[in-house]
Amino acid sequence: MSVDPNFRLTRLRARFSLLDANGDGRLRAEDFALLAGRVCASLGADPNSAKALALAEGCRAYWEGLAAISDSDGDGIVTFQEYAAAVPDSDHFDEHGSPYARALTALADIDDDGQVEHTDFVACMTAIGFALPQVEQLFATLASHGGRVTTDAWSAAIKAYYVSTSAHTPGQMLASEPA
Ligand SMILES: [Ca+2]
Ligand SMILES: [Ca+2]
Repeated sequence: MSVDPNFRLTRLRARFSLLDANGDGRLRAEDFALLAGRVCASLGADPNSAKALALAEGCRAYWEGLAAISDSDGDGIVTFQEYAAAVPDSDHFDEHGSPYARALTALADIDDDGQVEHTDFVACMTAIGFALPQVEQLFATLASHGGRVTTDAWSAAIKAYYVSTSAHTPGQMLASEPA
């Protein structure tokens, strides 16, 4: 299925601005450290706990994987033009992004039962920069009977958000408006 080029560009801009945690219009290592710190703070997690350190490491690895394919002039900065020219695909996300997604959902799974409570899901996703209506909509879509979301379902939605070009996956629900 072909994708409308304008739709694709809008999606890429939304993703890019979400990753640009300090909002200066460029992606750098510090944006990903900032992201990890914000998520940690939103959940009241100890930044020196094993889960918080795993998230910091996951964010760093995600940035390095992204920079490896996108930073074409090698200056340690990924501009929107560089990002849009080399968008990570599914295999790339599995290798470089899945540690980030797994660490993020594990941190939000406070009691380690594989399920995330509504409060923690919302705190984490709004800390990343997603708008509350989209976060609530995604939670409702992913939630199981007990009113909680499994870390597996959430990880899959995170991947879908960053790699899919379809408008019809739960992860893509987050991209219905620019961040
Ligand atoms: Ca930035
Ligand atoms: Ca660059």
